[in-house]
Amino acid sequence: MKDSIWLLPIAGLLGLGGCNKTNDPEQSTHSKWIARIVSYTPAPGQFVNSEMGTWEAAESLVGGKKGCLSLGGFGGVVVFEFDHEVRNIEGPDFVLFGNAFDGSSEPGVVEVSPDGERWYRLSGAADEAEGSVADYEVTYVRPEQLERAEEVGWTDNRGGSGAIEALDEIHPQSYWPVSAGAERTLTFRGIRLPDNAVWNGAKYVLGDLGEGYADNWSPDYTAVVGGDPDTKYGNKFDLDRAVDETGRRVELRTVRQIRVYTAVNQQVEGMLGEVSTEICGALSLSAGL
Ligand SMILES: [Ca+2]
Ligand SMILES: [Ca+2]
Repeated sequence: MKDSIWLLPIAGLLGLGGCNKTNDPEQSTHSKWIARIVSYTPAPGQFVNSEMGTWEAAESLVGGKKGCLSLGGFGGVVVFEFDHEVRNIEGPDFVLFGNAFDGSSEPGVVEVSPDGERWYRLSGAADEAEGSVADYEVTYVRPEQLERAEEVGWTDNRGGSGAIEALDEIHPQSYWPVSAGAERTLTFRGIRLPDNAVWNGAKYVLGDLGEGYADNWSPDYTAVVGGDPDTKYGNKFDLDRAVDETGRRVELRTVRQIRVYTAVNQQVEGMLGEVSTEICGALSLSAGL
């Protein structure tokens, strides 16, 4: 199949937003912050159903850097959009904020869509590193009760199994997402990135996986882009990194929606628990264009 090419005029014809704005930055009424949460589907995790793991927490990402949302263990995902299409400008096109710091990265894979239906991954530095698994799938099994914390077992499509462990002293609520209701199992798919938590002799260090991931202390994390100081302390993303499911480059001129999922499946010993990506806002670099 040929690489897809999405052109601006086509997006306009499809009514994908930005149709009635002018080209004058002074006239722009667009916000650089997230405008709407499309969906939030967390995987089980210690913060799920707590202050960082509810629909209200997801909605706190709208309009600025005001809150944080935990996606739970591997595969947990959020989808959001701005009030305009994000354009592929020179260099980075949008910024995702997490709560990473040096030694505390919880990498999430980022995907983008021109229409909310076709999705393309933004490739990252570790996508093909040793320990990465393409076409990875995890199925979590609902615990017996949902009144309090209890470990959530999982199996994967590589013959592996494990559990999101219950840290009931610090996170006593159920880790099974309320949004999953009475579902017996929950399945998530994506790229599994290499385990990033390493014992250094004194403590676990959650190392970064290089550029191209959310909630990840990458080399570009402290850079300021577009002259906007709000972009500091966030991961920068370039639509030029879009690839299809076969890994082939796709040319994207604009995107309508962005989604992020936890891409590490690692239970860290002790109180750190499972590696779970946090999203604490996002910023479009083409709001004023
Ligand atoms: Ca770009
Ligand atoms: Ca984090």
